[in-house]
Amino acid sequence: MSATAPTADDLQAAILRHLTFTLGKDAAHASRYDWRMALSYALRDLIVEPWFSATRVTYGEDRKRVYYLSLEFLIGRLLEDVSINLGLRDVSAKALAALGQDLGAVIEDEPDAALGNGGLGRLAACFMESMATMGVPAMGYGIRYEHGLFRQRFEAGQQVETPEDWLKQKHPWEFERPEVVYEIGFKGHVSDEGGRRVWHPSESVVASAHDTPIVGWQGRWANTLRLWAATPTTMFDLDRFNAGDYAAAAEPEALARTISRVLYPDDTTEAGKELRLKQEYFLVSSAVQDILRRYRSGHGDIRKLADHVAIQMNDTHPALAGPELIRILVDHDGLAFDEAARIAEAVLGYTNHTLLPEALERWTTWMIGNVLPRHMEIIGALDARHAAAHPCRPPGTAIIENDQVKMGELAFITSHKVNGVSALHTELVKDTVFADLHALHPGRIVNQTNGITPRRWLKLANPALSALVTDTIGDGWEADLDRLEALEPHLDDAGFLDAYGAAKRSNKVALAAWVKDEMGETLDPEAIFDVQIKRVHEYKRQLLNILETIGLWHRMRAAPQDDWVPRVKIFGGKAAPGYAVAKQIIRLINDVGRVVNADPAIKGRLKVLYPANYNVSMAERLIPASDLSEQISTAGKEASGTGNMKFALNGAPTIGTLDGANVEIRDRVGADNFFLFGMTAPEVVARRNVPDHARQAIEASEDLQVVLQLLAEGRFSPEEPERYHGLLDQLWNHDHFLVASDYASYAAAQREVDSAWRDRAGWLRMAAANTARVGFFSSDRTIRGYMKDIWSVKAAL
Ligand code: 26Q
Repeated sequence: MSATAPTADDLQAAILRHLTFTLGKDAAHASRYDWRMALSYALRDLIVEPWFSATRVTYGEDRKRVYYLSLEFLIGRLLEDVSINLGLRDVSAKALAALGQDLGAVIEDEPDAALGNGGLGRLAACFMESMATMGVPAMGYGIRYEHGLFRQRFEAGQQVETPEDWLKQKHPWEFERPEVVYEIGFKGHVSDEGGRRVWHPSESVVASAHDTPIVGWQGRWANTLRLWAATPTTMFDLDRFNAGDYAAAAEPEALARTISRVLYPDDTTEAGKELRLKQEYFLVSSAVQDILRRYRSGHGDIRKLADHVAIQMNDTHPALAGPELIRILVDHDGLAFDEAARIAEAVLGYTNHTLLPEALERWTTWMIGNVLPRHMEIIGALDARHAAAHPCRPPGTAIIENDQVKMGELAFITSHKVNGVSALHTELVKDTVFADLHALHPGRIVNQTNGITPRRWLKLANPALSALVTDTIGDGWEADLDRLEALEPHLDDAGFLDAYGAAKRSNKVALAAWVKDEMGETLDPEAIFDVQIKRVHEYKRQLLNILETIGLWHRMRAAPQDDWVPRVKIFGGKAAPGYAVAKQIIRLINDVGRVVNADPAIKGRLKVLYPANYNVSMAERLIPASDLSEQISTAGKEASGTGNMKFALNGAPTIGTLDGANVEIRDRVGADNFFLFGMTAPEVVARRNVPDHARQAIEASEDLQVVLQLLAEGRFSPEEPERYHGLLDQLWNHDHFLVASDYASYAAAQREVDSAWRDRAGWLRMAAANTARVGFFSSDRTIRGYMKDIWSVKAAL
């Protein structure tokens, strides 16, 4: 990029050229959307050269490639990300300003690409950016959902979902590839032709490719995110059409279009749905066909596939990749089953993201047999092969059990490496879900602690802090985050801490202005901005946070003359549409906010806010303005967390349990710079065995009793006093996530936060120590781990 970097004049000319000739608009009549499109196309043009050259290098040097298969890529916006990675953010601002446009407003005009639910999808997006930054020859494969994750609104405090439609507008970053198409079959039957199995699908759709270049830091390399759209093989069933049955004649088209219509909103009540299985196979089959076509175009011997190809499965969602690869190698290439299985194993890796039993995918053998009859045979054969290799294997290690296909066991058995996403999680994977498979395959399970891209999560999201970091230690930290350690000597420098405080304050003032605009609430920038943003789940314990907030409010009211530390409690996150308890927790938070925010007795010293429709862009706004990061899951339940890393990097110390990557964050930032509370994972297991653990905990805490009493009285829902009786009953009698048992410890940690906050210099030092010590959590480091331990791939840069 450097030698040929365009000036603002060059970029301005390119913007006008696109406005005129790509969009057919006159500058005098161009809307913000038109300007955004024109700038996006102008920047996209600049990615093409590094993109082509990356492909040339990969082919020319015959490099091994990584294929990252994921049902989710939670990208967010691209315009600012691209402009920053190309080093053209300021140039873009200047060029637009000369055209009378404001870059900030144009950036905000872009809808988020919300093709994911949460952590797993965002991790895939961070990995794509890191692989491009490091020059790892890689391709991401996903589905081009017409509708991403639903939009969230609140009606009287309750979540209402509406469809998301990011593709209503043109997506300027993608290149449609109408020539890259594969047929994907479903259903039908399998025949035997002279010992060869032949699958005759009775339904089929066409997968067509849409490529988005993903450019890395400084524009030195770009990889492809290839998303597949489903289109019909035939527009009409001609026989039915000719017979006059026009509605039925359009069925093939209807089937095809539903497959890439909508992202499943991580909802266990939806599990087992045929359409979801079809989506999974649609992705896997198009990806595997594409990978094999590319391999065959340059290589003869399919037995050498693993020397050139690594396929990573993001959770079990693409776990049919093994059976699909084996099917093609056996049924089309004529390989022996055993050899095909060995090739698949050498190529595949599986990342586990959850231990929650309800989140482990299972399909009935009936459904797989119906939708994918040949794959069901192959899965049976894989299970038999594994049983033969391990004659004493415990029954739980089988892929098929009780007429169900366990996708975790399938992914494990078909992969050469299985990884967890934090040190604690990986140990729990070894000790719990896959304990027996781990015993049969020692060394297969490895850890790769998650990471986040510092380009988006510091450079882009927090320009104020980024500038201070660069002023203090120079540049280069963007691609080598360990360099943040050079901030260490400045932690005792009052001038540095003042500047650090000023950067944080400017972010808080900006957030307060946004909140005023969006929600009409006034925030005090001197207050602690205490933030919990993530999907709403019982195990993440937003309930614990709001109960403690109620307790604080009650004590403030009882002693309004006291010198309370002001707090702003911010929540953000969506509940799966069918998850009633999670929705009830959202409603409670909003009800509490309504009462607390209008209470004159506390003089504005406590606010509770829940901005609707939390997404990547909202995270970019909230995290840099946060003082306290809420990471309060029941220990043993959060596989890693990645939000926790973003907060620490941006100078918000954690209040948290010893769960997921919190453990490693605390190890690095130091126990003094982390507000620890709660039971450990083994203590959680033991506590569950105490029959009336919740009752005991409630009886031991007067504070908690008062809070529950306020809820029982309907203090936050006077129009319907019994609204939260169900939630209360659950807390007393079925407190699976141990909210009551951790309450006192959590409340005590919150009081420690208050006293730490009163020591302004001490707090700033703690915040800055968090920034200085979390370089480890760059996704560049995570990718290096995968390259070495799983993929055996080398970077080309
Ligand atoms: C499964 C079947 C049918 C429909 C949807 C799903 C589904 C979809 C998404 C199941 C799970 C997910 C998402 C899981 C997820 O985001 N897990 C998170 O992964 C992060 C990255 O590793 C971790 O940091 C988090 O701890 C983990 O919760």
